[in-house]
Amino acid sequence: MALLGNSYDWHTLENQLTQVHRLLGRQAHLLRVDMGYRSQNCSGTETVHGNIRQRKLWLELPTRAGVFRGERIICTKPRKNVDDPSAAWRYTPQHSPMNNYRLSEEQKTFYKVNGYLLGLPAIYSPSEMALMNAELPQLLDLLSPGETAKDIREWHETSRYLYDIVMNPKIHDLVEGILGPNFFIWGSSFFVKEPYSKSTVGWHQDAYYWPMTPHNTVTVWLAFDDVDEMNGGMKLIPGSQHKGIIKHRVSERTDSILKLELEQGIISEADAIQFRLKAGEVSLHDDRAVHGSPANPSPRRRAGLTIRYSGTNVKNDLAVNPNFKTYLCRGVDQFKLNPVGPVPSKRFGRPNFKAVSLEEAGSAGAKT
Ligand SMILES: O=C(O)CCC(=O)C(=O)O
Repeated sequence: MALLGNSYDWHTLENQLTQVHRLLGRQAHLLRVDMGYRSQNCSGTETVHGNIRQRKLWLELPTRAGVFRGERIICTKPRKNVDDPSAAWRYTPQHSPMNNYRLSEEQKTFYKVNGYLLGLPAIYSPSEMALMNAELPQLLDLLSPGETAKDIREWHETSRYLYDIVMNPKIHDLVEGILGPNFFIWGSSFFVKEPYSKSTVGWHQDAYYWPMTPHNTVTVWLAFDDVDEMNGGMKLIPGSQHKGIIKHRVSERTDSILKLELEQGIISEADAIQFRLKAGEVSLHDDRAVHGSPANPSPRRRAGLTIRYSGTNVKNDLAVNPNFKTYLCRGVDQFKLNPVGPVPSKRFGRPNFKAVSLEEAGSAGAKT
């Protein structure tokens, strides 16, 4: 018998099960489905935190190795039960080049040196992105008069539509390559520039805004549209994450989506790298890397969802951002420094708190 997998995402497990059946055929037989565990240590496999439900699928596997989702798997017993003949076998993915969401050593080194990563495999296919874009208006419909897509902050806490994105295991594989085995997601927000929008994003470092220590956060920028230099795609200064936290001032550009930016002349725009992504692709960037984006003079929309992941050693200052909630993505939260958020049940919903505008409430504060 083998434990097929642990996930906070029921659909992922169902999908895995289907694929194991397909690949191992009649050898694999569904034995048991357990659902709804709360805060308990299940068979020594994984600890569940807060009220996040752990789902487990058990399979009878006469073979102890196989391949699914392009990944070689083997089944082993938990170490402490190794001599117990009745102990469950545990499903373990074996990292191989076939799983292209795991970062290579070269990619990890590139990120450390440059503070960003591009050229990653698409997370969503064009047809999946088309479906997501078709549903997006149902989220936008929840905005109140006077609000814009920028006000959709942390709605993954109340919208399954967004929660499923931020909990996508492909994205987690990428992030694990940067943050290591233990990390949570705490933030998501849209950056949308409609066709011919004059909106810009001034040069800034995310870490300047966020009341969080230490600086151990990765942003995943998921493109909802094809994004490039023609429609206001993001630019980043490679290596700028090594320069420490630079003082920001209130933006002089009235059309900047963010209120704070670096003073003119601190960075040379000529050093910037242009990000280009197809819809469904992602980029990664360090919370100290200097980045920004120009207006969108094109007839094409430029929409992206930023998703913020932090190592479990990161603590948010609740006095500055009292709404901060975490969702463990991988591993264990051995530090327990932050509140845990509830899993949303509705497909679309908005939080009943007014999200703190972190660019104004950042630990360094707005200085002119
Ligand atoms: O979407 C953009 O142009 C900027 C995004 C950004 O500033 C961020 O990810 O922090």
